[in-house]
Amino acid sequence: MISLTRTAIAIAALLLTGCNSPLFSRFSTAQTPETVESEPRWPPLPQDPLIQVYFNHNHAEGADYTEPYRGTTRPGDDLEQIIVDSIALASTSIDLAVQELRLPKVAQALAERHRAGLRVRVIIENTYSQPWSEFQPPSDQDELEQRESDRYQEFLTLADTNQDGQISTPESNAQDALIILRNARVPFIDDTADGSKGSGLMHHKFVIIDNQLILTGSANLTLSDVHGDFSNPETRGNANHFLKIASPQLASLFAEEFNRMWGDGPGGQNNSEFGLGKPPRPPQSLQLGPTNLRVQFSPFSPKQPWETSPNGAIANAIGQGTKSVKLALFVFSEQKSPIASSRFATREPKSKPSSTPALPIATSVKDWTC
Ligand SMILES: [Ca+2]
Ligand SMILES: [Ca+2]
Repeated sequence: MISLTRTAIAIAALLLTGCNSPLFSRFSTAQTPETVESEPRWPPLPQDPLIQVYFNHNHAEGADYTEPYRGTTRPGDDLEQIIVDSIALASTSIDLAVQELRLPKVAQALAERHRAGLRVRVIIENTYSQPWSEFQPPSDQDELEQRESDRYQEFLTLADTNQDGQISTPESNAQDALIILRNARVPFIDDTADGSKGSGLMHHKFVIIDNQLILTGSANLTLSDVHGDFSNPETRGNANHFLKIASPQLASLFAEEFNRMWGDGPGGQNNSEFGLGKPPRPPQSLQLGPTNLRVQFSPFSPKQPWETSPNGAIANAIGQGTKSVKLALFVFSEQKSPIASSRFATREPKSKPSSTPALPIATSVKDWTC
């Protein structure tokens, strides 16, 4: 969890002009052609030199790209290409921790850098650590299994490039992300590496490049989270974002979390830490230009004081808002937050007269338009 101490929405507001950071100049992303869609467009917000934000549903003018798999040109930032470009420019190391990795181009970029001699390490959640090519659709499916079967059918539609109803070895080698990593012998673990059956909590989505650059956000590295369903050309994927932050100091904090999970990786020692097996990690602050960042990683044991948890830190940041708070969430179930308990909506800012109206609050998921 990353929160700015001003307000959560300050992340979007702090996007300033240009990519003039020496770090970012190494990781710049090519932009894309005209759109075929006709929704209203608006001028893009300027980007911050050190903290850049991208939305796959970005409707700003000029934010268009042509999807690599379906060939559709659509509004949005190409989150996959942004990650691929950053990986391709790495010169020493890449650490990737993500719940699910199914995007072939990301896997190919990791494989290429590993073959070039860089240190590449990958952590995935155990539920998603099996290559689709080895997936066996169960005969008696419950609802969850049906969903997985539907996703498997998506993979078949993508990977069966000669449309003969079979996934050949060359097709698997080209389109199955985890097979691509395996073929390249990229070091890889999942959250059973701690000797457990898996935490079910390895929900990270971050990449550390050269211990200098962090890519992190809400998207799993799947077609449906980044581009849209392969078999349904009208879809544009779940609304997601990714941040690209140039900061060796921030990278060191993410590396500490990564190394805690990695242990000795696929080596013989049983020294990985996942889920509640991790010790309490308090939030840490760092200054990045004019922006104060606070970083904290979950999960967090319920035996610890809630106020010291990531959700407590978010609530604290919300409570410091003086003008407005805007939330764009997939789900909001934390009953202890100031908004959930309605305390924030009725609170008067301490420094304002008692006639000051309550802070405006937007919490509807439908408000999420990027
Ligand atoms: Ca085939
Ligand atoms: Ca190990």
